[in-house]
Amino acid sequence: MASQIWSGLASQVGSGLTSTSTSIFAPKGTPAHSIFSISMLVLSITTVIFLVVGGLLLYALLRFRHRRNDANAAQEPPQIYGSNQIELSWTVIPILIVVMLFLATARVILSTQNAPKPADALDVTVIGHQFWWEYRYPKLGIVTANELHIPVSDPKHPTPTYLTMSSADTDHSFWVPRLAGKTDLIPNRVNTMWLDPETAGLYLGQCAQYCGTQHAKMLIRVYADSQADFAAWIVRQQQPAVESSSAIEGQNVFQHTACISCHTVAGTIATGRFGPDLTHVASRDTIASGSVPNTSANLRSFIDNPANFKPGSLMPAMHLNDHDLDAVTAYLATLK
Ligand code: HEC
Ligand SMILES: [Cu+2]
Repeated sequence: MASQIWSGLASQVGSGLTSTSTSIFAPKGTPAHSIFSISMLVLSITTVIFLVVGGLLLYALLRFRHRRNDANAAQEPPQIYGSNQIELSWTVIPILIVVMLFLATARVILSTQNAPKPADALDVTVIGHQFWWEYRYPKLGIVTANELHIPVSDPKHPTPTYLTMSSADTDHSFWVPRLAGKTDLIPNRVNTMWLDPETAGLYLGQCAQYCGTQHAKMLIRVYADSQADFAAWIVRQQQPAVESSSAIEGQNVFQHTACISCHTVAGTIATGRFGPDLTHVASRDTIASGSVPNTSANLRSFIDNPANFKPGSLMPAMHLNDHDLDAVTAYLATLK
């Protein structure tokens, strides 16, 4: 009942926001809905407590304030010691409230953390890096970066995505407020969480654990695709990198510089794993973890010197001459 009221309110608030908003007040997936209703429950109870306590305080301040014609202003008022009833009520009522909040919270934690995983759930391995996200789809043989594609999940036939999360360097935290709560990515430890977006669209998030200089530009983009769009995306991502004769020069530059020791382009000699997989880099909307749109100009500027957008990025400035820079940019733009 209460949760119905809250989800009604949530959809009203949500309709006023764009699909790219990061508001926790516009949940679009089961874990986010549960978190939203528990937050609202806590907020309503604490609001009532605030109003009662603040109201009584205000009443006492006004009712018993000093008046000029107070007859016995100089004397102390009668002093009252102890009241079993009042002491009992201010002990028992808070205990009941705390127990209630504890049970409600435990229910939400259990329902999100112990949710049974359907057999056909999508598995994605998420690895946090300074300052970007690696996404691996082990059953589909896909590796990508920074833009996570998952299917929309119809409540009648849920197709949730289960994320298995770890870190390559330091602590990070995955937070897409409209879809689920935060989960930390810790080196040498595996955490899990799941997402089940109910409407297609783009959901934004942010690394929520300070992880170094470019932590603020470690943005998250989750694309919830319709079933058909997701199937098409899989097919495209499973293709090996296109060998385009027009970009052969850029490919040579790429393969004869250090790029290949940090980046993978599937089906070529580039097998590095320190930086994002570039097999289908041109199919992404943004580069450098959502920092800038994926245009030729931005790509060129980033390769020339990543500090142009991300000072402190772990990709070194490659000092290519203008000619090689143009060629490499043209090559990467063919990797659709
Ligand atoms: C020392 C390892 C290293 C070398 C060498 C290197 N990169 Fe990178 N590259 C990275 C890292 C790390 C990132 C992620 C930077 C970030 O977003 O913080 C990156 C990001 C990129 C991106 C953005 C990818 C995306 O999807 O956001 C492109 C494009 C790229 N590198 C191209 C190149 C090219 C071309 C070369 C060679 C001229 C090269 N890199 C050499 C480590 C390297
Ligand atoms: Cu981070």
